Parts: sequence; structure tokens; C-alpha cells
Amino acid sequence: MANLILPPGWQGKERDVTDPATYWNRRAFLKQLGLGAIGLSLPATALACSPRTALPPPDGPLDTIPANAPRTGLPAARNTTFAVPERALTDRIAASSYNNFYEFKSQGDLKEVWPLTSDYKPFPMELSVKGMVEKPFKMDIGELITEMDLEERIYRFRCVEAWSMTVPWTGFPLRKLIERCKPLSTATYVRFVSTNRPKEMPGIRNASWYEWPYYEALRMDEAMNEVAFVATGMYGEPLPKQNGSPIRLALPWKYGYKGPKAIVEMAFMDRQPPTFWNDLQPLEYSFLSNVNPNIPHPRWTQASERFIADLEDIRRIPTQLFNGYADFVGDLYPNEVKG
Ligand SMILES: Nc1nc2c(c(=O)[nH]1)N[C@H]1C(S)=C(S)[C@@H](COP(=O)(O)O)O[C@H]1N2
Ligand SMILES: [Mo]
Repeated sequence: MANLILPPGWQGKERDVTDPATYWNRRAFLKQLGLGAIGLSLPATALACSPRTALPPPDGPLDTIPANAPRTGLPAARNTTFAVPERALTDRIAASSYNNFYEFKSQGDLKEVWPLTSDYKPFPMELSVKGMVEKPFKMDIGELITEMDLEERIYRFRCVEAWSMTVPWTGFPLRKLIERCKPLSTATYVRFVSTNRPKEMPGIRNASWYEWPYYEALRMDEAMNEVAFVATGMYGEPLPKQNGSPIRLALPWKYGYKGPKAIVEMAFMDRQPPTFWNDLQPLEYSFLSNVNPNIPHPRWTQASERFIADLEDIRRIPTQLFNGYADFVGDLYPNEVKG
């Protein structure tokens, strides 16, 4: 792994040597090929510069828990409303070594995200509250985590690419954070933006054709739902960097990409905001993107999934409507329930 250490000055290399025309053509080319697909490999031109970090990689996938992450209230008491009785908890190492986080790595092996997080410093970080609110403001995310009442919820997790896990998240309901933001009653959507730190995130440098930073959005009624959760930790500890430190969303009835990691901005609005994957491939990644076995992805079935109990134990299981959360969120989607 020592070969990951490079002298300073290599950063931004690809951006510098690629002329804008080639650059934008490649971007259009990728779009055309449908390579917006989450986790697909890119053409050789995109691989010219493989991900690198300045600092040596962490020793293992759990050594990425930031030393200065708040630990007040950990481990938090479990909220037993959200049990997942039909399957095992995913092994903790698997949940923190099989990841999707394009800001660090946008192609290739999902198990190679954590080694690329050494330059990333999630604390301190600020969350900006904007748009249709009583008054725009910023808060320190570390202070927010310390101030909120934390609970643990065991949730199903389903990626659009049909792998799944069961994860014990620590955090608080998204509704509690929205209440702090004091949105106007006329706001009907909330938009989330992830941090944009190319110096700390090699995936941003190496896949510069994406529209960084990552951006997502929910309808207000979805965001205020009981299940929508802000995760600050998992398995009783603060979030490892690759799992979205300092805070990320856990929206278990939606495909994983609807849950942005490392959130630094929330903006309230009265029309539907654009979202990252929907902009790249609208036919493959809808705004709602609820887990639904009856709505296949154009290129694969969504009726079953590969459940990752641990990295050696991955089995096919059926996918449930709204990932098993129909009792909580079914009323939000009358059209999907009818089929
Ligand atoms: N900012 C940001 N958030 C993101 C992503 C990303 O690339 N960037 N990937 C999404 C996708 S596709 C999935 S499946 C989950 C993966 O979360 P995990 O690695 O903690 O399992 O994060 C989601 N949130
Ligand atoms: Mo995903």
C-alpha cells in the first residue's frame, strides 16, 4: 500500500492535461453510453489517473472513524419499532468495507473505498440552512451531533444495483433536524448537498466530469416521515469516513443513492430540485426511487437482491415493497401501492 503515497503536486493532473473540448466530449460520451450507471466501469480514457491519497491508507475499514468525532450518548438505546426480524445484521466489517462513495472512488472495486479516505477530515464541518426558511444560518455539525438525542435503529439497506445489507444506524429523525431549520410552511421540497473537497477526496479529482458536489432531494412529506433518519454513527460508534461521516441520510424505503453522505447543505424550496443520478440518467434513476420489486430497472430486475450478511455470505433474497416499510410510507405513494 506504500505505493499510494505520492509527492505533493500530482493533484489535479488529469484536469490540467485534458483540454476542455476532450473533457466535455468525454462527459457527453459517458452520458450517451449510459455510463451514469452507479458502479459501472468507465472507458480507458477515464482511468488515466487512478485514485491516490497523500497520506498512507488507514490500517483497516474501522480505523477511518475520525478520532475527533463526538461520542456523547454512545452507544445509543435501540428504538425497537424498527426491527428487521427476517434476516441477520450485516457484519460490521462488511458494512464498512463494501461501499459506494463516488467522491472517493467512482469505478472498480467497491471494497477499495476506505483505503482512499486518509486525507478526508470530516470534523469540523458546517451545515448551511438555506432557501425557504425563517432565517438562513449555519451550524457546526459536531455540535449538532452532541446536542441531539441519539437512538439506534436497525434498518434494511438496498442499493439500486441490487445488493443489500442490514445496518444498525445511530442518529436522530430527519424531522428533528428540519424543525431546527424552521422552514416556511410553503416549502414543499428539501434539497441536500454533500461536501465538495477535491483535495481530500480523490474520486472528485479523478472523475471530474460528474457534477460535483453530489446533490439529492426529497418531498417535504417524505422528509418528515418517521422513517427518514439522519445517521451520525453505526454499530454503536461514530460513522467511519467511507460510510458518510460526519452525517448522512438513511432512507431505507428508497434506493441507497437517495441518501446523500457528508451533508453540508439543506435548502428548502417549493419546486422539485434536480438530483445527481436523475440528471445523469433520468430513465434509470427516477426522482422518487422507492424500493419496488414491481418496477424493474431498465437493465436488471428489482424483484430480488444479493443480501450481504458478510463478505463470504452473500445470498439472493426477494425484495419487499418499499423495502419492508410499506406500513410507514405506503400512504405517501398511492400510485405505487396500486401498482
Ligand atoms: N455524497 C454521496 N452520497 C452517496 C453516494 C455517493 O457516491 N456520494 N452513493 C450512494 C449510494 S449509490 C449508496 S448505495 C449509498 C452507499 O452507502 P454505504 O457505502 O454506507 O453502504 O450511499 C449513497 N450516498
Ligand atoms: Mo447504490
